[in-house]
Amino acid sequence: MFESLKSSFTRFKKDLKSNFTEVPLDSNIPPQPTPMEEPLVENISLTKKASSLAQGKVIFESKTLSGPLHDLELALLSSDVELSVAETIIDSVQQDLVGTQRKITKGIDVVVEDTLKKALLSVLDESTFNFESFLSDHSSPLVIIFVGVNGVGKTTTLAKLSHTLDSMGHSTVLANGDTYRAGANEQLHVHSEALGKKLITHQQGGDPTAVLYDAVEYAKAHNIDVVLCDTAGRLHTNKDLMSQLEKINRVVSPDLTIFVDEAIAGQDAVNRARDFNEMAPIDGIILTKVDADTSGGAAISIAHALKKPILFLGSGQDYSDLEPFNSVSFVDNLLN
Ligand SMILES: Nc1nc2c(ncn2[C@@H]2O[C@H](COP(=O)(O)OP(=O)(O)OP(=O)(O)O)[C@@H](O)[C@H]2O)c(=O)[nH]1
Ligand SMILES: [Mg+2]
Repeated sequence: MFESLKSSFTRFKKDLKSNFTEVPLDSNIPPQPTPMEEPLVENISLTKKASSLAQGKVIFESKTLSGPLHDLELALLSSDVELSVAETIIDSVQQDLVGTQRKITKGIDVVVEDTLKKALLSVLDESTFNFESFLSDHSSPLVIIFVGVNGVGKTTTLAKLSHTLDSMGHSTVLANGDTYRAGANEQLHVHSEALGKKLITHQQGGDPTAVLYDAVEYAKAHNIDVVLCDTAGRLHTNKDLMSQLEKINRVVSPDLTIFVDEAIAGQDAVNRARDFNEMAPIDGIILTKVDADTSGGAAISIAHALKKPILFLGSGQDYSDLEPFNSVSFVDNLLN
């Protein structure tokens, strides 16, 4: 998973390591007093460098870092990380490393890894979401709407979330707001049967807002915890369908609007999310199909671009293939 990003970071760590010689702490070059965090010095003298190395420290110089940083930026861009996000990561790494002296107790690669971790977490900082506490903070029924372009996995993800909520002890009702596509009722019917959940549907061609409204009324009458509302896939450029989404949002007032897209969509996913967000403000993101060969750029970029958390990753076709997104373990996985 996310091999392209992983290899970018591994290459950067190797590049930096090959530029520095680690000297053991007991080297006999006499140490000179130097502060731990020194401001940027472009032309650091050899004596100072040697002395720092003798103390088990290293000074990262801007000219030594510029090549590897440039390569890292290109690698991030080719892994579909959005330009502004790639620049934020590079700036953060540069500020953290250049011109400062670092005590090398565990090796340069660990210092570099810590710096990368900090930079990545700073762009993923929106991605902390606790579903359980969100549920307990909201009164029942909680209304969740799934939106996104065609075929990205909205319906499958809705069914997976019903399964997840079931295992957390929360009841759900499914609602098919996709009155547009022939076969949509049937598809959700198969899921509702398999999951043992009530499904609210209307005729194809009907008003999706009316279906979702009925589902919320059903949940209220039957003490159901969560209403999971599907919507038709729509191109973010289709004005009519996008304004239908605005109406759904206005009438149903969802507690959580989830934008679903494929992790493999990369940069496109970020652009589409922005357009959807204008019509129906997005509260969270689910990226699907991470089991396919995906570069991982969308996962890095989308939360930062929208300032909204990634809630889950869809990782297969089974109901259990929905993984809560955790930015720390996501970054650890990328760097190790
Ligand atoms: N490999 C993989 N396939 C997935 C995943 N999520 C969904 N799919 C598949 O993607 C295809 C489309 O899924 P749907 O759930 O119908 O997508 P949708 O967004 O509801 O599609 P429309 O309603 O037509 O817009 C199906 O074949 C799913 O089985 C995933 O995480 N991994
Ligand atoms: Mg669907």
